[in-house]
This record gives sequence, structure tokens and C-alpha cells, in this order.
Amino acid sequence: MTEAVSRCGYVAIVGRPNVGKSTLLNHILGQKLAITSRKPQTTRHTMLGIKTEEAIQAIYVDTPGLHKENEKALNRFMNKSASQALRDVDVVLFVVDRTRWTDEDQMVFDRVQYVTCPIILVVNKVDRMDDKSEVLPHLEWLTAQLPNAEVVPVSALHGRNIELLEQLIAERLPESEHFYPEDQLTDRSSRFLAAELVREKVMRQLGAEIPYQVAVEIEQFKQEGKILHIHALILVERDGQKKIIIGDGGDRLKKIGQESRLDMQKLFGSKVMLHLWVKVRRGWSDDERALSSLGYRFDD
Ligand SMILES: Nc1nc2c(ncn2[C@@H]2O[C@H](COP(=O)(O)OP(=O)(O)OP(=O)(O)O)[C@@H](O)[C@H]2O)c(=O)[nH]1
Ligand SMILES: [Mg+2]
Repeated sequence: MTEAVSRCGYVAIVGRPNVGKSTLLNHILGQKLAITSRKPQTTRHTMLGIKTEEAIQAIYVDTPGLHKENEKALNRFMNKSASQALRDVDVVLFVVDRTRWTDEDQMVFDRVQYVTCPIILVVNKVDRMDDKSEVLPHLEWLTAQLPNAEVVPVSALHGRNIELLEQLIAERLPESEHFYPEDQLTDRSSRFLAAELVREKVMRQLGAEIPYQVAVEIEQFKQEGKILHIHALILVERDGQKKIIIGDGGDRLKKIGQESRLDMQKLFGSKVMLHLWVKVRRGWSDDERALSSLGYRFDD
């Protein structure tokens, strides 16, 4: 019997906001690593999710959804990170939401059409497809747009067709030694992941506007015996937002804390004591220096 060929490479997951990129990554990894929510622009930073199975190592790059409208420094940062993720990768997963095609999908398409590596067009959320008769013509139309791309309908949430997708990815990865140890899951620190979990709860629990004006900073991350002590600061832009996040008698902040702590315990495999504070830092989302001190790095 011959040994399986070792393969390894980078797989960028791109698409407009809310199409299910991070949900897809989590499903492939078999655990929750990336944060997800119903609101667009949940992911702000690119993040690696590494999956090693025997001879195959796929290094996924989750990216912020490419989007129009807002010209704040934070939005420029997100779009730039997503575009940069297309450089030097071995496979591109271009994720779209069923038969919906918007100006933002077109923006992604405009960038993706120039890549020279294999592209897989992932048509997600097929579990919610109401009118099945629209599917075939749309898949044909997509194939005509990107003739060299493979088109795969999936449901990231329910795990439909994901094995097929992973097989198509593996076949397209170059022969190579693995870049990461087989038990490494991501390039991001535990502090980063902790901050993201708090931000996810804010995204999920608050109304339309506020989540976009919130950042989370970890001030302390310390294991003492069996307990991991985490202090997180929730930064907002205005006083009114601080009140809303804290809620009546601290109710909302308590709920954000409880839910974050449960997810942290699962991810870190340790009992967690979590302390949350809310603080106003005016204009952080449109100030490159403030952004950079919060870990939004504008390198290159
Ligand atoms: N029904 C259904 N919902 C899905 C599926 N995949 C993702 N979703 C939902 O779509 C919403 C957005 O998912 P995310 O994974 O956060 O989307 P994203 O593309 O990472 O979004 P950004 O980070 O904002 O760019 C969430 O509410 C998910 O639960 C799917 O296959 N079926
Ligand atoms: Mg995301």
C-alpha cells in the first residue's frame, strides 16, 4: 500500500456579510471558533481555522464580509482585510446566500474573478430555499459567471453537503508538508477568542445600531488553579449606549456575561470567572490609532 500524499494549503472563505462564512468554518472544524449572528458585519478580523485530518491540512481563512456604504476606518479595515485574504491562497470559497445576488455579491465577484487559484462557489442556506424551481437556472447563471469554478449547494447550519465540499477542497490543495502542528486549531490567541465571544453576545442581544459601535478589550486573562479569571472591557462610543448595554439594574450585562462565560468554559475547557465592565471611548471606530490599539492592525 502506498502512503497518502501529504497536502496543505490556505482556503479563503469570502463573500458579502451574513451569507454564513463563519458558520461554515465552525461546521467544518466541528466546533465553535468563529462568532456568528443574524446581523451583517459580525466578523471584523480575518482568522485562521486549521483542520488536519491524516495527510490533509486545510488552513481556512475566515474573513469579514465585503460591504459597501459606511466609510468609517473600521469598515475600510474590514474590507481591506477581506480583499487581502485573497492573496496567496490555494483555494477560494466564494459563499453566496441561495439565489440572492446583491451589489455586494457583485463586489466580491469583481475581486474573485481575478484570482488564479481554484474557486469553489458555495451556495449556502439551501435548507431555506422556498422556491426550488429557481435553483437550477441560478446555478447555471453562476456557472456562466465563473466558468472555471465548481458550484456546490450546501447548508452550513445543518451540515448538508459539507463532506463533498471538503473533498473538493482537499483535491485542490497542493502537495506539501503541513505548516501547523496537527492539534493547532487557530492562529489567534485565547484572549482574542474571549473578546470575540463577548462581542458575539453584544451582537446577538442588542438592537440594530449599537453592536457596530462596540469593541471588546481583554484586560486580564489569568489561570489560577482550576479557574480562569477573565476581565473584559466593553467599549462603546456614547454614554447612552453604555446605559443600554448595562440594562435595567444591570440585567443585560449580566446576561451577556452569563452567556459569554458558558461559551468560554466550553472553548477553554476550564471553569471561568468573568468580570465585565462598560466604558465610553468616543469615536474609536473611526480613529485609526484607537483601532490599532484595539488590535485592528492596518499593516501593509
Ligand atoms: N438557515 C440557515 N441559516 C444559516 C446557514 N448558514 C448560516 N446561517 C445563518 O446566517 C446568519 C449569518 O451567519 P454568519 O456565519 O455569521 O455569516 P457571515 O457570512 O460570517 O457574516 P459576516 O461575519 O457578517 O460577514 C446566522 O444567523 C446563521 O445562523 C444555513 O445554512 N442555513
Ligand atoms: Mg463571519
